[in-house]
Amino acid sequence: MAYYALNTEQAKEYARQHAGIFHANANLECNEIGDGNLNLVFIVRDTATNASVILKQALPYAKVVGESWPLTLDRARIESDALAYQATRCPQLVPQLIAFDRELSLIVMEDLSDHTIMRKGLITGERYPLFAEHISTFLAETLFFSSDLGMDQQQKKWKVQQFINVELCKITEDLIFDHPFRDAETNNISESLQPTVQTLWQDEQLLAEVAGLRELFLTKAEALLHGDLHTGSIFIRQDSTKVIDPEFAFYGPIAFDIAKVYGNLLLNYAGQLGWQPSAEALTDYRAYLLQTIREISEQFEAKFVALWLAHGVDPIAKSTIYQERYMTRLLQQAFGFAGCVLIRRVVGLAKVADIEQISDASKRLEAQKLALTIGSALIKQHRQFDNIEEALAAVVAVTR
Ligand code: SR1
Ligand code: MG
Repeated sequence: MAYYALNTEQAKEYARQHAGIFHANANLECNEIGDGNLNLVFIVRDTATNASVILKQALPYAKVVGESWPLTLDRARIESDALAYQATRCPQLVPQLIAFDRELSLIVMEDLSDHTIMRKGLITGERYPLFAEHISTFLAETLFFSSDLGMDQQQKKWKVQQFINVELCKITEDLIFDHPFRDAETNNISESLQPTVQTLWQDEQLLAEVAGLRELFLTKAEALLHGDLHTGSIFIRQDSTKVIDPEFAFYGPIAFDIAKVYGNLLLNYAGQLGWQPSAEALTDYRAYLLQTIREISEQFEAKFVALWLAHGVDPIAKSTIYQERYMTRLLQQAFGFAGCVLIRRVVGLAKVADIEQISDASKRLEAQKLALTIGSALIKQHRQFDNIEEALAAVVAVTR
């Protein structure tokens, strides 16, 4: 069957037949709710029982740009396979996968409308006391058990093959590790930010560090990553966290997933000067964001090492000295990658609402500059950080 994009009527009928929760005569309503960059997303609801599901369909191009940017439909298969893997490790932290239709590149999954997209919650100043505990579990479980430390090392090589994701990795290689660091066509830089960005592009030390981080991303098939773990890929409530959208999943460097979480909390940290009502409230909320990063780092390390000690498959890797070096390396790489994430969201094609939706132009500019300053400091200093306090101190040191 030829590929076709569903409309709301077709999505409704598809859900009636395949979701397994609707009566044949149910009165269903359907809306397209996708606000992401790439896909169609429908919510289908039974108006009598309120039962609902999500249908997510990959388009053969990137929705954010249009048909001029073709994109593989295989990303829907990768997303479905990644969701299935994540559910084996931490089912409470991902949406339930109901069905996958390869012909339509369509995933049917649990509706999480009783949660909020975390980016939106952070912008309005919400706090999530269980987030660090939940996300550190997600990271430790999914990364450890897909790595050479936690699974059969020959099977792992087949998994690397299963998750080859050439086109979506290329998006990351371009939009995070290349274009923001030179005068590329895809960049989107406001006039007033041009001089600051020009300075970044001439910073040889910065560019050398970015080249090293890019090399890691290109070459280090360490574990099965989510691949795009920003705060728009997280549905949240006070008592629940759900990680969605693993279509960028591939075997890459463990620190990259951790970095996307840190980088997006730090983008919010920069953007809060446009959202908080007073200097005191700003200081307080920023302290909360840094404390969240601290807790994620500490809890991730404790959980990952505990899994390693209990389930490690490689006797030679059980050396305590090696484990300490390994965890320090992850911390350093996570903050280096996080610096690239900060810069890409200010200079590059895809922005974040935390900064872009600040209505006061001078505050927006200030937030953009702060994100660039923090990003640059983290990239240049990351290989010197020995612990989380040194990394957080580097952020505070450049915060005005
Ligand atoms: C064209 S896609 C732009 C960005 O959206 C996704 O969430 C990824 O972060 C990607 O880089
Ligand atoms: Mg996404």
